[in-house]
Amino acid sequence: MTQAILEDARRRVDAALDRLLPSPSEPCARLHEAMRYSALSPGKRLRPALALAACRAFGGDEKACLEPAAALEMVHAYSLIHDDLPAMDDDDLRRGRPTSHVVYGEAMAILAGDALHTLACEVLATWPHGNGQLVARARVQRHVLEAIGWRGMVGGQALDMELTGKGGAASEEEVRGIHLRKTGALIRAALLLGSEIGGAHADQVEAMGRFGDVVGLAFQVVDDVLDVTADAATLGKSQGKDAKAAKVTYPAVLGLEGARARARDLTEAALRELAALRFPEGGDPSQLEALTRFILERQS
Ligand code: GRG
Repeated sequence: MTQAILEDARRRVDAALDRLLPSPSEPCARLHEAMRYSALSPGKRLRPALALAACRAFGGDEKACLEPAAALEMVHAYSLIHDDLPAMDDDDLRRGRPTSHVVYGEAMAILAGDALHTLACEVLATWPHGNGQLVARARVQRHVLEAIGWRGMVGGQALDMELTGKGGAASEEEVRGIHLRKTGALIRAALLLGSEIGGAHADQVEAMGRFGDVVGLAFQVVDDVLDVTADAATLGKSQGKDAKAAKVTYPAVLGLEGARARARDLTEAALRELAALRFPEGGDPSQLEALTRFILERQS
């Protein structure tokens, strides 16, 4: 079931991305090519899938969610390009392909990331194409922008850099703080975005935020575990780098079995949050539940 949910989300979101991204036949072709190379490369599309599933859970119109969901994927693609740069993690493999700076050069990769970031903001500022959902637009912008700046993704990355080298000497609170911001915040924002567009009330959005925190954290704990246990061919990116750099990760702080147990506990906590949520009649939270289980069980 989950593969079908992800496949369906990928097909619809990729069609939206293809429409929204600049054409490689317009001037600045190489920039446009680099933006497309990363945004349309074969990733899981988990954030858009979560946004669409949240919208569906509240009985909303998933079509209205497609462009904002595509904007989330643009932000994600930008963060991966910048994360892979020589000045950051210095990686040459992503999604089974050479990274952006390997193909397009460092300067163009930086620009492609910047352009994806700003195009995402533009999409969120111009959607919906009419005055129907202006309040939802403002709320969605706030959720996403709060999640990707100093309070969220960029701040989490800075914290990660600051604590790199500390490895297992870090506390669980420190690793939790990094993960909630660096990775969890965008996943939480995807869920809030879908909920707002789906028509959730303020108390339901708040409850989805609690669910999002736990799911986002579970996602990154599993990511840390996979960096120890999986191989590069399965992951489509380099493996084992966290331990080499003495990064602050869950396996470093809790040990591999401790991290696996924490991922299971977080998934159960997320499923409890979901079960406690009151979805409207006509809403279908089954995809959210399936994606939550997938986050724990995924192999890449
Ligand atoms: C402004 C220089 C600058 C940086 C922006 C780079 C950055 C801030 C933040 C990094 C955040 C980051 C890359 C976190 C890693 C998140 C993560 C585990 C990504 C992998 O997500 P998946 O598994 O990937 O969903 P796919 O490829 O399936 O989409």
